[in-house]
Amino acid sequence: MSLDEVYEAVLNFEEDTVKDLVQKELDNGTDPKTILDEALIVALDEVGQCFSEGTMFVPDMLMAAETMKVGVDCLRPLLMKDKTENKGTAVIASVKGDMHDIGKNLVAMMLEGAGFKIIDLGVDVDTNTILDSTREHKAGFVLLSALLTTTMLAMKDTVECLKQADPQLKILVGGAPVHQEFADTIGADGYSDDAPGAVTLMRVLATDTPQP
Ligand code: B12
Repeated sequence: MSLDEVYEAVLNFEEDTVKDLVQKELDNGTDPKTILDEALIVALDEVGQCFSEGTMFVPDMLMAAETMKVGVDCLRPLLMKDKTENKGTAVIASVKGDMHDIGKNLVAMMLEGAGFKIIDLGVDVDTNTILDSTREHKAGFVLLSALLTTTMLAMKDTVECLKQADPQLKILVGGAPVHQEFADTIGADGYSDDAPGAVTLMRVLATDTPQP
């Protein structure tokens, strides 16, 4: 079955073949979201598991991530096809100290597809840069991603500082180690464990929040 082949291609860092395999799967009529969730994301989860067990190392995680990105690029136009009018502006970033960006990029991509204007500040972003960007772009929303238990502390500091500087800002948090209870504790306005959930939350918040 070719979903398995996509999965294996990520695990084996086959950047050159993953594109063709994803295309083959699309040609077979498989939903892009299924390819993302059931082949590309689960493969990275497996890589993370192997890293924990000591059978894969940082360069392996990096190569798998690069391979996954090639696969995601093939899906991008399809995942963004519903793009409509601007529903609000959001600044998105991986917090200070965190270099992981695949999940953040997926969230950004799906929100763009859902009609939000996204200002993506990238990885390892400090609070002042985020705050300056919200002011420059008159953004009503901030989305923060953290993949490390250590950088969850940076997330907490960032949320506190942003809320202090601008209590009107709506802040969403996410990333593998983040959970609802943590989001509530640090005063975030929302949490989701995946990109579609982020879109749902943003739609609700955008309805409740008058845009500047
Ligand atoms: C790929 C990878 C890397 C790549 C990242 C490449 C890149 N461009 O992103 C590289 C090699 C750089 C890397 C480095 C490191 N990594 Co790393 N990495 C991973 C790995 C395998 C996959 C992460 C990933 O992309 N997952 C797929 C995406 C789609 O999932 P996601 O990010 O969780 O995003 C989804 C949701 O969480 C949510 N979401 C994400 N962000 C947001 C934001 C908002 C607002 C919302 C609402 C939702 C949301 O939606 C997304 C889509 O569904 C994970 C293992 C894992 N299973 O998570 C380890 C992992 C995160 N890494 C880990 C570690 C330890 C490291 C290093 C410290 C290793 C080292 N010794 O150097 C460094 C740290 C670098 C740094 N300072 O950040 C650990 C973290 C342990 C911990 N609990 O802290 C993990 C869990 C591996 C493990 N099992 O031990 N890593």
